[in-house]
Amino acid sequence: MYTVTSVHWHSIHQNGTSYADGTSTVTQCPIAQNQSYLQSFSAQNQAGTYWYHSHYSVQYCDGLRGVLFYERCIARYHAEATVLRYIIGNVADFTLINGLGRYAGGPMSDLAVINVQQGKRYRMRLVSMSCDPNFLFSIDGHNMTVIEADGQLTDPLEVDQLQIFAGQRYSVVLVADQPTDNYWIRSLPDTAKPTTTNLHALINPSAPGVPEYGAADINLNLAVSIDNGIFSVNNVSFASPTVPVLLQILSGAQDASDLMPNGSVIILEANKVVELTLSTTGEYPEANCGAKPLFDAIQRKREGRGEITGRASKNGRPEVRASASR
Ligand SMILES: [Cu+2]
Repeated sequence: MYTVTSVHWHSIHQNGTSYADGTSTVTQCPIAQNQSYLQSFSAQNQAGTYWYHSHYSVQYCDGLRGVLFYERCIARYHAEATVLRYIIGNVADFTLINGLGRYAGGPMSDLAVINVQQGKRYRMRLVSMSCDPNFLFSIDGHNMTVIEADGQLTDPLEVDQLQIFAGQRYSVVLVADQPTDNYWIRSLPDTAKPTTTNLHALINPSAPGVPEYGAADINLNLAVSIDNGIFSVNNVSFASPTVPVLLQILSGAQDASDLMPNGSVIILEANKVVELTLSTTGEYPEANCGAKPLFDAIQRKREGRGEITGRASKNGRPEVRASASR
């Protein structure tokens, strides 16, 4: 494992605490060996299921990752089941649930066992710490009711299986209403495209402006593509800045247009309603790992190609999540 590191708190807004975001090479330099770095922040207005992970190279795939959740008062279940913390994989020979799993031809090692009491409802927090594949999660003989997605409460949606991508989180309520028995919990590595869901935010984030396509003050199209493993937005490839952004500011960058690298910064006027249309040509979700804009999703189109439109919200309230599918 590398000896430098940084720790990113996935999906935490870090409003006013960018220095604590932990995105090495973007906001800060990685933390050198034998050095320390204090990340202090408050997760205001954020409750739900989150996770943290190394933000240096693929170090999180080597194990620097964990679960973080903030509780809010919600009484739709009787108890919290064991957190499904480690649903991981890489080339997807096998999957771990809570750190345990087996692979074909391997030893008959322990599997994760989650005990439930008949007649009770359990909230399960699913966190995909995958490095690459998505997972098809299901529990034999049981449906689940999704109540949270990526830290946002949702209208309850009953499903028999859900697809969870790298970095995504869901809370599901399981009702233990079947005859006493053993039931398989399955988390099958998968490379299938994302599919459209009927999941809706429970709380209206009340973003400003007219909730129609093309009616914002600023309308931006962001075409996301991947070529040889390098992601691009509007044909500008991602490149780490040679100096992290916060250091550029400390070094005298006065204006957003001064920030490097060129083409990676879109300058917006303050207090405007901004509409983003994301279109994809690949079979991947956009894992929005860094600074998190707040969105109202106003349109989502999924036949033939991916396209998502989001409306930026300025009020800091929870938002609809938008993960791309095609
Ligand atoms: Cu992340």
